[in-house]
Amino acid sequence: MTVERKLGKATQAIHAGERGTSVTEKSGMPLLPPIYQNSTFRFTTAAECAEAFRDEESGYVYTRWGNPTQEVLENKLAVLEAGEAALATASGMGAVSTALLTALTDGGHVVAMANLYSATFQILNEDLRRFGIETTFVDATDLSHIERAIRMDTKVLYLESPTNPLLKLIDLRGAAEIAKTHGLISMIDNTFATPCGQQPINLGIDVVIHSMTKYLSGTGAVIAGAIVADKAFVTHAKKGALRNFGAVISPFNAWLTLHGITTLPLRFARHCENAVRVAGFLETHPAVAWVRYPGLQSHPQHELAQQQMEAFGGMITLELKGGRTAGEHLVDHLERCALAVSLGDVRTLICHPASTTHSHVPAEIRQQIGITDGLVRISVGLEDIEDILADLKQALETCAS
Ligand code: LCS
Repeated sequence: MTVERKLGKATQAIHAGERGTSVTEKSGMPLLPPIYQNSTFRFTTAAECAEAFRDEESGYVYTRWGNPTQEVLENKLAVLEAGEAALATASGMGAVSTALLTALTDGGHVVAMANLYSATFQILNEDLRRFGIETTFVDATDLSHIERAIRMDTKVLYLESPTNPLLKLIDLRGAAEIAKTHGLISMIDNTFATPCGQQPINLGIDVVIHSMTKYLSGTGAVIAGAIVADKAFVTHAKKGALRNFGAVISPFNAWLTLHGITTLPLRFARHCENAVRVAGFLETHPAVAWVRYPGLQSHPQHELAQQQMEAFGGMITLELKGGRTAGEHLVDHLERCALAVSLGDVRTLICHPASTTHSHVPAEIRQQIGITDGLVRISVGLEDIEDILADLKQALETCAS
């Protein structure tokens, strides 16, 4: 008798979605999923071709409609996020826009977390507004704010947790319940947490979004994104907004990303381990005003982090006592840590959100939500911890407190 046993995440990350496909007539299948770097597929008869157009499950026709390399990646990600199905996209923003275009109709309304990645904020605050879709931004760390913002025409609840860059957390189980009660589609951008940090679908959220540019691909080699949801939503997105608006992932980027994911659990554990050490070091440094990291007891929502997260991630936000000038000194004097936007890379990356990632959010809104001019964001990498700490220490010495 075979015993049914749920596989661990490391096993899932390596094996899920990877059924060997023979690419030749000889025996022996490639151990790594091969890359199908082709735009179109050929058929031997008109009837066979017409059948593939009629029933897409029966064949591949064109890579904007589907491709075996994309599908291996999608199947792997669906398993890791505990979703029914997944859809890979050309970028994280391709995933955000495809998910919103799938869920919304004209004149609808969105309730969204006030602190979001800036391009997501812009889609909701500017692009969709041009089409008559309004968004109310709320501090969703307090669930009553969500409840109060819901209108008769609200269709989507859009969240990030932990948020970029403030690392605020939202009670996902509570938010998902509110969405269900009001018939809304709940969405969360899970880029910062990854499925190793939290699995929002298991907490009741309908749609999970990723920028796979970050932890999932892991090495900073690709731009890629994904949506994970139930089969009906993914099929609707695949046959509609993704295919027609065209934010389709290239087979090569899908292939790089699926190999990246095989080491995600190992990498993420090390990101977390290093981040705890960096956060602890920064918290006691005299030049630092405050540090935000969900794994620190000083994080205002540390208890919620312990309840809903399996691991706290590799992202840290801090404010230096010397404000923006001190922040500039810090990044100018780093030797090992790189001054770069993006995150989730094997390398430690540092950036200044107010002048980079969130510079397109109007200054008064940045102030309102707490993205101050002195705020610095660190994506802790996989280098030896003593080397990261030594670099930060020598650079911090140049910051007048
Ligand atoms: N969602 C989150 C939470 C992000 O941080 C980003 C990019 C995206 C979506 C968009 O993903 P992309 O289209 O770039 O794959 N965040 C960036 C950041 O903080 N620095 O550079 C990019």
